[in-house]
Parts: sequence; structure tokens; C-alpha cells
Amino acid sequence: MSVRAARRSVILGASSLAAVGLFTRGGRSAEKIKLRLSTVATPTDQRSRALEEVFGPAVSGFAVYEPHYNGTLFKQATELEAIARGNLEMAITSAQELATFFPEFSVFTAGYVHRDAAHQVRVFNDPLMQPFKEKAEKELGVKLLTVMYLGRRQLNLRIDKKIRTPEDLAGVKLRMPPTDAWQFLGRALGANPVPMAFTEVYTALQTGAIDAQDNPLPTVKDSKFYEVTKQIVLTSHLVDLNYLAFSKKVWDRLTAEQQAIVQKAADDAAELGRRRQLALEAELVQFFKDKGLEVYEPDVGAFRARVQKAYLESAYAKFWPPGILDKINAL
Ligand code: KDO
Repeated sequence: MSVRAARRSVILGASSLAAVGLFTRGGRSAEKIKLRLSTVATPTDQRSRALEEVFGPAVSGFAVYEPHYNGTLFKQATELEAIARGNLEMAITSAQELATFFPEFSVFTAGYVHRDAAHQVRVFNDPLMQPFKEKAEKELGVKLLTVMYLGRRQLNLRIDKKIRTPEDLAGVKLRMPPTDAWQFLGRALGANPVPMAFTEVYTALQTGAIDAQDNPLPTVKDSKFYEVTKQIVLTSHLVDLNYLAFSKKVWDRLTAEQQAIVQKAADDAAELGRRRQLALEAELVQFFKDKGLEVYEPDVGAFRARVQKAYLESAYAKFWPPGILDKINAL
């Protein structure tokens, strides 16, 4: 290495040390904050990969990002309580899980409301979201940093019964995630919903304990559900999302600079994951057909009509702020 390059690396080294100094009180090297994330997602899921590639490095000056996958740290649907109790710093949560604490969140779980990934981002960043975010922060100690795109949920069955309308789902044991709002969606689709954690789904399909599950195409590939199922019915019944949940207590201990870095890192990771998930959705129909699965569109209008009617008549709708559906539809 030339003398000049050596000097440059020394200067760079010094400046980066100084930069680290910026984030410690009085220049002492304070402990780095540990940011444990708990999720039932796999390490190869696009949301997981984007957080490791973007979020971890971006906050590394003052924090250590420590993801825990496949529900190994906390079981599905227990992460929010873990954050509230100070036992966890981050999670990939859902409106369905938040709705168990605050029923008004169920408006974001209703089938056929979000139109696409971009619509999800507009809704999350709109002032209409403020009261929801404030409630989660004040009453649960959870800050919703950003919205992540999970994808359009489709029906994925191990049985080869043709599914054209909701009536064809009568008696079909459709696994849905273990919170009430998910069970409601399963019934609204016309099926017999079975509550079960995400990590048990592959084996349940393999053994026939369930007839079907629902998830976006990238999940069906990433978790290899196509190995133990015969068909995918393109209902697109929920353009699904997750929120990156962050401990409010930890957030309040960060400096303004650190908060800005965390916020940008979360948004950048969500955007990278969204782009990759959308690209996968565009190519996976052919992939599953090549694997021998039947992939087809049902009478989507019939599913939309039944699901929307079920939600509008539901006890959930009574908790929705007046006019919020019109505001969401107008975005
Ligand atoms: C699932 O359990 O089917 C689900 O898709 C629900 C989502 O809210 C989210 O928890 C997701 O699983 C996991 O992130 C695994 O992809």
C-alpha cells in the first residue's frame, strides 16, 4: 500500500473512531445497544434478508442487530407482549396481532382493502395512521417504525378439489395464523379456519392435519409449501403487510441522530424487501406450474363480495374510526 493510501486509511480509521465517539456520552465507549429481533419468518425471507443487509450495517455504529428466526426466541403472536415487558427490542408484527390489543387495527386486516404495495405505504404514512401509532406507543410501548410488504395472500391446498367460489371452501380445513382476526378472515373466505403457528404449517400439510394454508407466493416458495401441496388458487384475498415493531423504551434512549439513522434504516430495508418480494410475485406462478401445481384464478368477484360483506357486518367494523375506509380508498 502506498504511503498516501496508508495515511488515508489511518485518517479514515481515526474519523470513523471519532464518529463512533459521537454516539457515546462524553466520548467514553458506551456499550452498544443490543437490538434483538424476533420473527417466525425464515432467514431467507425477503424481509429478513433486507433487514440483515441494510438495517444491521446502518445502525452498527451504536447498536448490534441480532435477528432470531423461525420463532426460536418468541412464539408467533407473543412478540408484542415481549416488547411491552422489556424482554425484546424488535419484531415483525402484524395488524392482526395489534388488533388483539386494539380492535381498531382490524381495519388494516380486512380482506380486499389494501390495493397493492404502494397503497400500503401511502396508508402507513398518511395522517390517518397517527392515532393508531400513538396508541401502540402509549399503551404497549411499541413504536411502528415502517410498513413491510408481505404480498398478496393466495389459497394453497394439498387437496385437489376445484375452488371457484367461497362455497367450494365449505368444510375445507384452512390453517390461519393463531389470532382472532386471522380466524375471522378464514371464515369470511368460506372455509373452516384452523389456528396454527407458521412454523407448524409444513408438517401439517405433509401429514394432512390441514387441507390448506394461505400465504403470498414468495412464502409458498421460501417455506417450500409447494412440496406438500397440489394447487394455488389466486384469490389475492389480502394484500398483506407487516410492521417493523421497535421498543419505545429503547427508542427514547437514542439520541436524535441515532433515531434518524434507525428510522431511515428501517424504511430502506422495507423498501428493498418490498422490491424483491414484488419481483418474486411476478415470476412465481410459472415456477409453481413447472413444479406440477395447478395455479388458477377463481371467481375473485365472488370472494371479494363475500369477504367485504363479512367485514362490514362484523363486530370489528364497529371499532373502525368513522370514515376511515373512505380515507383509505381515497389514497
Ligand atoms: C402466517 O403465519 O401465515 C404469516 O404470514 C402471518 C404474517 O403476519 C407473518 O407473521 C408471517 O406469517 C411471518 O412473518 C412468516 O412469513
